Amino acid sequence: MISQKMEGAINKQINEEIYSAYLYLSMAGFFAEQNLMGFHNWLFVQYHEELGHAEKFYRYLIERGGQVRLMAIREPERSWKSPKEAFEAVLKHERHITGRINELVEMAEAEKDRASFAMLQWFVNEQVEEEASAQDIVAKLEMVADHKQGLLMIDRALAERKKD
Ligand code: OFO
Repeated sequence: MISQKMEGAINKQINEEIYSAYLYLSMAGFFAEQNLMGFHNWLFVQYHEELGHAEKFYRYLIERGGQVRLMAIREPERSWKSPKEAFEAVLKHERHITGRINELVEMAEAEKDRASFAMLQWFVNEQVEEEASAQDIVAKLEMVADHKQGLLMIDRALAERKKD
């Protein structure tokens, strides 16, 4: 049986993951408005990934006999000054999520909750990837600066991303 403290923290993480999905869906809409459909595609795939993260925590909580308690999802931002600012926000958000995952790992260690510790390793690795891909897109956007041609090339590359 999972501890009440860990149960509460996982419920909070389910909320964080659904908020991540919501934020990226909002951002996908922002790019669609500008006809940058490659950026839209990348964020839409990411939105699904985040829902998958929420589901992973949800299923784990049930498996451990915990109680699922869903909380209100706050309203995400709707606009950003530029594609670069939007992806800087993605990177900032992913760093925040990494911090949350690390706190969960520390809690699992302190409670000697080996099952939660093992489950969280997947998220530790996933966050390395999540931060790296956001960082990569920010770096490319910095490279092209205000050149429309470069932006369209990135847009074409991001259109290739497929759902897992
Ligand atoms: Fe983006 O990794 Fe979950 O939140």
